[in-house]
Order: sequence, then structure tokens, then C-alpha cells
Amino acid sequence: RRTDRQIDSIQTPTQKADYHVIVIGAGFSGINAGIRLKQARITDFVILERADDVGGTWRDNTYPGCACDVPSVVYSYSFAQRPDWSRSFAGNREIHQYIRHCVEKYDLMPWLRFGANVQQAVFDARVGLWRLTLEGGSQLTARAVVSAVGGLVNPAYPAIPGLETFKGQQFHTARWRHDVDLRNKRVAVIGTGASAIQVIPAIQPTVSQLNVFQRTPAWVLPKPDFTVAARTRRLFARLPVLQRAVRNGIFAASEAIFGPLVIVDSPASRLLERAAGAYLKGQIQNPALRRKLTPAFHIGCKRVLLSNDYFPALARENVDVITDAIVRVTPQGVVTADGTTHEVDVIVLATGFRLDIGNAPFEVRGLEGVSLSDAWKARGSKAYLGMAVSGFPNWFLMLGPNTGPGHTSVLVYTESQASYITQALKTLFERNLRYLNVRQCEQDAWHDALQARMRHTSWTSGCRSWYLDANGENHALFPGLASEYVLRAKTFRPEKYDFTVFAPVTT
Ligand code: N01
Repeated sequence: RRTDRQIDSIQTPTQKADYHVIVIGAGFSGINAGIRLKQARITDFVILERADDVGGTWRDNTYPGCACDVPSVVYSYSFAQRPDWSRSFAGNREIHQYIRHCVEKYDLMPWLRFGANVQQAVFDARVGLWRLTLEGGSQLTARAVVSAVGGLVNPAYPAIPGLETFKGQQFHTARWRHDVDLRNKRVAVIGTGASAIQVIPAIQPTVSQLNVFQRTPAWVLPKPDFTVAARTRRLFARLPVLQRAVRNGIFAASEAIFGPLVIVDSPASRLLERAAGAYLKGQIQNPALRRKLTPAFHIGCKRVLLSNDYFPALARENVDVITDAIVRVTPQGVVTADGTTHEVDVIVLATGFRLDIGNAPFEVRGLEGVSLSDAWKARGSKAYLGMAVSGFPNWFLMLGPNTGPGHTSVLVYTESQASYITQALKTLFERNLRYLNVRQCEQDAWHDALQARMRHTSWTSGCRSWYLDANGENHALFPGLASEYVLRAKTFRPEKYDFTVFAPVTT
């Protein structure tokens, strides 16, 4: 048995063309997959990243105030705890640094290929190989692909008439323009979701006027965010078991407190709704503003937001919360349904992302040339355990359909998936199979059971959110506790798959 040090010393040239495994994406999921593959001694792999750095969403989102709304000890790999988080809820820079630190710690750099933008992936069933084409024309092959491309990557730009005619600066929160000086500017923020509630308090003291365009108010709860004392950090460094206990405690609490939010109108969710209502009342004294900020849907239907400084920022004199619908944008500003033109210098689009759960932003063709997008358009986004799609052998998704968390850390899911996929790949290679193709009946049974449960969840209880597709179906989140998912995906069960062994190739 080789030691970790020996495994780490195996170097893989990233410029070669043929691999056992190609991982696409170097965010939290892809890096997790890389670490697991090395630990399983599957070293003939590469992680392709279209950008020039690791970090995924934590590389791309750099807006002022950007931080995680999940506690740092849970929003980090369970196997790579960092004892010295500066805050209980880390900011984006610290999380990005953490991902880079993990790349160093697990010596993944030699396995990373940057600027590698996949354009197409086609399965060649005859030889059991995925053939990938990169931007620029390079061709790569792999026996298996782990698609870790992320779900909330591509900004959603609103279709507001005249937006392009605006003469000031405009940009999306996920593409923050740090060269635009907001000091003493009149700024419009469109949207009041998780990104907006972090940006608004961060820029409010700087700008002269802030117009917040709110279409739907969100339920907000206080965030137990604090600086971690140096003494606590030293204690965690000396006693990792203590930090693990804290982590497990927070995870269990999030399952217990927020998990019942999954079930529509449960006693626990009614209690939380009352707590959020009381919090709003305590924070906003002005009754008219409070009315504007009171949601008209059950808590949990949209993401519950955590913030200590959002409501106080909205109550400041230089902030207006505008609830009249936006009808168009002119060169001068934003026009609302009441006929007012709100003149501004800068428009910040905090309008969220185009959900691409599990679907790669490039063409994927499986058995008989079927395209993944077409298959999902025709039959809905289905994947067994959110990872394996029938007809797309040896193609594994991370954070695929219905494996997003509604209430806890997404990393609980990615860790579980990295482990499952590694088990599947070991089976593939050790038995020298041509391919593993999940059985259609298993995929359908998994999907149908989840969708049946989905009907009783808060997410389908009558609000608009990015969780729902055009048909009102939720293919984004897992309708249960994270611990249930972890249990279900714990062991790779070959009987769920059709095996195809290598047969002599006839020409
Ligand atoms: O995006 P959102 P987000 N006119 O879709 C409004 C993760 N995240 O970037 O609610 C006017 O939630 C839209 O209005 P409505 C997290 O998973 C995590 O804020 O649809 N308004 C809404 O208010 C989160 O859930 C962290 O009526 C328009 C807002 O824009 C996900 O990312 C931090 C509009 C979009 O809200 C997305 O969050 C940040 C239009 N045409 C984000 N179009 C963490 O801390 C949209 N809106 C981990």
C-alpha cells in the first residue's frame, strides 16, 4: 500500500491527449473529485478548467460583501478542516484561498489544465471512449468523464426593454466591475436575492443614493456571524477533534432546524416564519417599508436569507425600496409602472443565474448520438442519484439534477458524490469494462420518487424561484435531509447499471 506522499509524487503530464478520466471544472466539486481520484490511486486523469484559476463560483463572484451564508466549518471539506477561519461565515476571498490551499495540500496542480474550454463531448461506444473537443480544436479522450461544471455559473440578464440604451455603467453581481467607482454615485440594484442582500449593505455607505428594485421580498433571519477568537483558532489547531465536533453539531442543527423547511407548512416552518416576522418588525420601524418587505409566501419556498445588516441598510436615508414593476430602462435610468424615471449613474444587476444544473454548457452526445440537452428537454432533467444518466455511459455529474441543498452546505453533497463516482470508476477499471450505463428503470424510479415528494415541499408552494423550471418542476434541490442523500449515495451498487464488456472491435 503506497503512502499518501508516494501517491502525491506521481506526476501526470497535463498536455497529453488520452486519459482514464477527465474532470471538467476546478471549483469545489472538481477539486473534490481530483482529491478522491488520487486517493483511490486513479492517477491518469486531468482536471480541465476554462478559466486561469481554480475556485469556480468563489473565483467569479467578487462583489462587495460577498460571503458564504453557510458556516465556514461546514462550508469546507470534512477531510480538510481549516482551524483558522477568521469568521464564523467566511468571505469570498478566504474561501477562494481555501480552495487554492486544498489544491496545494493535495498536490493537484500537476493535474490541472487551465484555459481548457470544452466545446463538445461525444461517446464512441465502439471503443468505450469519450472524445472531447476543446476550444481551439484540441482533441482529448477519456474512458470516463466527471462533469463538475456547477449549476449557478452563467449570469441571468433580465429582459428589460431598453437596458442596452442605458448611458451609465451596468454590470451583474457575478461580473463585478471593480474599476467602476461607486463613491457618491446614484446606484440602482435590481433584485433582492442572496447576492443583493450582501451587496446592498456593503455599498450603501459609499453611494449617494441607492434605489433597490424589489420584485419579491425574501424571508430574512439574523446571521450568527462573528470574528473567530484567536484562542478558538489555536484550540481548533491543537484539537481537530473539537472542531469536528463543532462541525457535526452545526450540521445536525441545520438538518434539524432548516430541514423541516422542506415540508410545506410544517410546525417548525411556521415557527421559523414567526421568528423571521419578528426579526423584520424589530429591524424596520417604518410601517410602510415593513409592509413592502413582508413576503407573501411561506418561508422556505425561496431561499431563506441570513443577514444582520440588510434591513438596517434599507432603513437608511439614502436608500429607497421600489416595488413598482420595472417597465423599461432609458439612457438616464429605470422607469417603473407608476411612470417615474429613477435617474441613476450605475445599474447593478443582482438578478441571479441561469440554472444549468448538471447540464454542461457544451454539447454532450451519448449512445446513438443522442444529445443530453435534447434528452432532458424531451423527458425532464433526470439522473440516477443526480449523477448518472441513462444513455450517457461513463459520464458522471456532480451536483446534477435534484442534488442541490435547500438548507445546508452543498459540500456535503459533493463529498458524497466524489466518493460514489470514484467507487464507480474503480469498478469500471478493475473489471476492465467498456462502459457502465445506468438502467433506465432505476433512473426513472429515482426521479419519479423525488418528484412525488417534491409536491409536498415548500419549494412548490406558490412562489417564483430559480429552483423551478418553466413547467414549475423542481429539478434543482433534493427533497429531503442531506444525511438521507449521503446514505443513499454511500455505496456504488453495480446492479443498478448495465455493464458492457470490451468485445473484439470489427471493422
Ligand atoms: O439570485 P436570485 P442570487 N426584474 O435568483 C430578481 C446562491 N448564492 O444571485 O424573486 C426585477 O436568488 C429576482 O426577483 P424574484 C444561492 O444558492 C449563494 O441572489 O424572481 N427583478 C430576485 O430578487 C442563491 O439562491 C450565496 O421576483 C428581477 C433576484 O433578482 C443563488 O446563488 C450568495 C428580474 C435574483 O435572485 C442565487 O442568488 C449569493 C427582473 N427582470 C448567492 N429578474 C451564499 O452565500 C430577476 N429579478 C452561499
